[in-house]
Amino acid sequence: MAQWEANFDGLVGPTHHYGGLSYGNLASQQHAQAISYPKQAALQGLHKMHKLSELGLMQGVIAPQERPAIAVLRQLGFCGSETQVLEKAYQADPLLLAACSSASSMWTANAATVSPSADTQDGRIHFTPANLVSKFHRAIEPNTTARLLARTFADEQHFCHHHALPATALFGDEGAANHTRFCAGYQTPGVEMFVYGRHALAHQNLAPQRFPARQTLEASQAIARLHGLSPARTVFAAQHPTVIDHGAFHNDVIAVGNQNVLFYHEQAFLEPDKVLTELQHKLGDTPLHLIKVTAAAVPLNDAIQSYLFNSQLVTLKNNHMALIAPSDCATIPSVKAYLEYLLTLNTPIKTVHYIDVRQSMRNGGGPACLRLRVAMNAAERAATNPACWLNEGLYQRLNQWIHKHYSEQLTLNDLRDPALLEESRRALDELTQILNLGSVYPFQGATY
Ligand code: SUG
Repeated sequence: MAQWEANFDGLVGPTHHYGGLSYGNLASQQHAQAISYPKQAALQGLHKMHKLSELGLMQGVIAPQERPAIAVLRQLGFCGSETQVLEKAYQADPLLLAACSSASSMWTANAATVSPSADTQDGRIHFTPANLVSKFHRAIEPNTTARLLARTFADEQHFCHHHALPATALFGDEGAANHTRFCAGYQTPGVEMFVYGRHALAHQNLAPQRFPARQTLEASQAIARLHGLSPARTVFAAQHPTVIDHGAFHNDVIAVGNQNVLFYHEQAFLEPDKVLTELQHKLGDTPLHLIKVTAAAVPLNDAIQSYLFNSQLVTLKNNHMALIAPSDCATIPSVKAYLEYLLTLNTPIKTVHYIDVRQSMRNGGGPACLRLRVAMNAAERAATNPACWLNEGLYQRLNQWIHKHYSEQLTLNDLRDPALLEESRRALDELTQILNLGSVYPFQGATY
């Protein structure tokens, strides 16, 4: 049966800005309150999707969320007309309005954890939206995310949707950003690796000292249970606390895997030997291809600044693998030199494509953050909402849609402008028709 791995990218929303909202995410902190360019950001994201589909990969689109989130602001006690709600929130604290206006749902690697049908007990693809409790601006995403996923993958015969985990620190869940699947082919049973930053219930807690660990072991274990994964094909691995303290707030900032390849920094895992031995053991006859990058070749700070490991690692039609790397990788000398060297090694990675997603990068979101991977067979592909697949027609349509509705630039001060809210809603209303999603937003009558 034909098999693929599709990428579903989040369209960057019209309120894209730099709120400085993510403590522990260095780029977000560094660019706090810089001027943002929403139109450019959305076009950069769309061009990445187009590039991937030109490379022959299946590419899907996930709509942004309604922002500013008036329903959330009302829940926080801001009342009156919508104009008054925006103004009162801004006066109370501009950062609160920024948090309720974040376009952070663009980073769909954090939207959910997805287990392909080959791995699950009931033979369906399982989805659990991430609760994202560690950051308020992200914790308001899961309800709409769940609706968007349910409209994209609606057929219950093929797709199973779970509720997000309880929204509390013990079950802090950041979705697929800490989840990697290894396999021989996409449709053969794989080994799913869950990387966690904190074992919340453990007394001996080796947690980072400086920055928060967002993903807990307890959350990862709950997802493995919900998805009906076999313990014999599941691995739980602790992220090294040092890398979190250096700014790798998710595992996908320091490691990336695809099929039987793991491309990783030597400091990524707390107990690398144990993890990699277990991975190989559980993969059985499929040899794991490890591409370890040493700190001598690429210092941790360069790895995190360049987002080298937030490249997408994809298999092309000719079965060669390619890295879809952020353009910053070509400007940081150690990383540039490493990538040149990598291509001289006899690994499955044969090409590197540099992609400019700088507007997203300035908030700590590289190419891999912007996509949710869904490995699927032909029947599952056919059961997916057809309007969500990127083809030339949809690409042109979304290009026009962005040009029509998006501002050239934005500052925090602009977020209180009711005209921005109205234009964003007009844009989303049109988008729900383009993507055939029905009513998914609070302003369309969906419950928050
Ligand atoms: O959750 N940045 C996001 C970036 C998410 C990256 N995702 C992955 N690595 N998979 C975050 O920290 C910044 C928003 C702001 O500061 O305005 C932000 O939310």
